[in-house]
Amino acid sequence: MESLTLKVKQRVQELRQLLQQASYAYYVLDSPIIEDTVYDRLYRELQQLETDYPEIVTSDSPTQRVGEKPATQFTTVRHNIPLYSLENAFNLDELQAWERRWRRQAPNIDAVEYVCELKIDGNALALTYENGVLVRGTTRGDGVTGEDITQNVRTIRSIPLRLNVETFHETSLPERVEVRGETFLPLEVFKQINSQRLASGEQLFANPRNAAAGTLRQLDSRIVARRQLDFFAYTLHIPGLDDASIANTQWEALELLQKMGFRVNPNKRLCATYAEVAEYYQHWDTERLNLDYMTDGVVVKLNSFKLQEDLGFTQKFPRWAIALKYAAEEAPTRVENIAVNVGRTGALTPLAEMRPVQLAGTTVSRATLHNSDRIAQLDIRIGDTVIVRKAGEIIPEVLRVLKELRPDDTKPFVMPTHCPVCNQPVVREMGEAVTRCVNASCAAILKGAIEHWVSRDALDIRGMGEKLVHQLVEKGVVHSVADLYDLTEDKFCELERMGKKSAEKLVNAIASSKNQPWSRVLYGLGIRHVGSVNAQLLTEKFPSVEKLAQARQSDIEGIYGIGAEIAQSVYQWFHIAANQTLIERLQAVGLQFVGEVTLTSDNQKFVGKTFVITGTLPTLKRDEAKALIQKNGGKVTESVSKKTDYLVVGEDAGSKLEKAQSLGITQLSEADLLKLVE
Ligand code: 1X8
Repeated sequence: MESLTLKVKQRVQELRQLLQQASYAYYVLDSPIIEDTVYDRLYRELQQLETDYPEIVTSDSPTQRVGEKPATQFTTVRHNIPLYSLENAFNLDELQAWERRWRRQAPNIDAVEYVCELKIDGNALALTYENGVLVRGTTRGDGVTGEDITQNVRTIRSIPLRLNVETFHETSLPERVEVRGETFLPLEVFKQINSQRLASGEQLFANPRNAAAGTLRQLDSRIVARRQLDFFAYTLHIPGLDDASIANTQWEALELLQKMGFRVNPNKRLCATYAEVAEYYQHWDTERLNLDYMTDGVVVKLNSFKLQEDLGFTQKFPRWAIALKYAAEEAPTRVENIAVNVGRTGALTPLAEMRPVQLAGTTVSRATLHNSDRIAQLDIRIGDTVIVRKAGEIIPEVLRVLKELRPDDTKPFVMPTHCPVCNQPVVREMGEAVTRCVNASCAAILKGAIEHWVSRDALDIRGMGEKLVHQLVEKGVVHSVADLYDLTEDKFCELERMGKKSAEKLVNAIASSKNQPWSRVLYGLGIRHVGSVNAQLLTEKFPSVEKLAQARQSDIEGIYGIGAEIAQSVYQWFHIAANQTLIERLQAVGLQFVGEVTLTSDNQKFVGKTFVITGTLPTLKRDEAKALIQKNGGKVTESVSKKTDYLVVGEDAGSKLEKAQSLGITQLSEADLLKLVE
């Protein structure tokens, strides 16, 4: 071992300080100050010095975040100050009741300030710092005792291992500081973890909170280090905090926490009136769906620490704070039946039919179960009580079965061997999770194919609703999309609830669909993996149906943006005799299969560019703006990151705008966007 010189000591300190500042800028402020490669070089230099002089390693060195060999188990520790839970309110009436209650207890208080913060749906952590250094991180546990998970907590990049000591210039650094906050998994990371688990046949995490909890309890902190947990701080406990005038209010405490090096949720608001609190709650009810982490409500706190102290705690809760929750998005219910739906591709999808429950403001009575593997994995049976979830606009899904509530007479689900619609045998290919009906004239497939053909982005035949399509198929009037073009007013008039006027309109709508451009027709054919964007890419390269039908698979695959799977699917489709016949018939009735190529090389302006849209745009709907960007070769994602090139900003933009500003991302108004694609 070499001897430790002063120079080495100084360099090590310098490196630690630099790395700490860089990672604060990156993880907390979201505004990097050095390049990744520079960071790596400095990091490795420090690592080397610490290898050469092991006695210099300290627990707060930036190199100590990587995780250690597995712990055998966690030790239980008693919290210095208990972690209370919050009283819940579920609407503004209940918030008002809380207001009346605390005012009765503090009758001389007139105007107050409230601090509103988002309630993060994660896992509470208590962090202890001694002389500025992180010495312990514990889970909430039951509020009185928790588990010591310090090794895992160290891997969370937005938790400082050492506090920014400069914060305490005027006073002196308190010997002991306790910080509470919520650790969580960003939604993007959660989705990645679950799709990996799905691919490798592991049990899925029910939600980001469970995934984060599972991660925190990992005995091997090297795994935790890879999971990218994040942390928002919201409570600061320093003995004598207000005596020393370090902070007199929650708002000041939040500012101090940020200066000390913590990530504090930026969507906080200091409210002077009850009405402002109500507005904050309503605003975030919808805006929270645009965040990249889960929130289940807002936390309202009285700002003054003096008032907080006067009001104190009940047996369970602080009297000076309340959690104002949003409508539940998960609820238990009973599975009454498992039906099987046959889609446009012939895929048999099991559907849980459940006793209706209210979820996130809507009634849910059906949820997809995906396929038989998923059913086996969940071990769901008819009669089981299950937890269902509906998140935003996402289709409701069954998260898990409450096995402890399983009655004796449940029935396991068996995938049918014959199509429930046409009664022909179904197939499940080797290595595929999906069971399919392969009868090309199955009514379910036919209905799906026609609904797709007439849909907005395809041939756009207005007035052809689901019910009408069903009648046409059930009555045997239509056996393929080509038959639509033989329909007459008289034929329509024979159907239920069909007037002469509507029949005339329909015949006209069908006739004018013959002029739709080739890209829409191709999309309408419903070839697997050919969505509207791929259809445009394909028709740009192959401007007529003949050219595409004669293309070799390698020619198709040569198109930028078209992969092998897509190319194979297209190639195979055009080599099936029935499909060739369909094309011939469609040509015979007058479809064009050419024209209006919308993608040319000079309106591929956005190739390689990534966009995020936030807020309400003045004229375009979000879907329309998205389509416009995609049509020009751009990509639209949900959350802002370093990879985002442009943020399209509308009215009432929320946290995405803040984040984009901190990352220096170019902002566009709707007008700017339209000008660019003009
Ligand atoms: C729990 C939570 C609090 C806050 C945010 N998310 C939570 N899950 C906050 O105050 N910003 S406070 C809290 C508690 O006191 N139990």
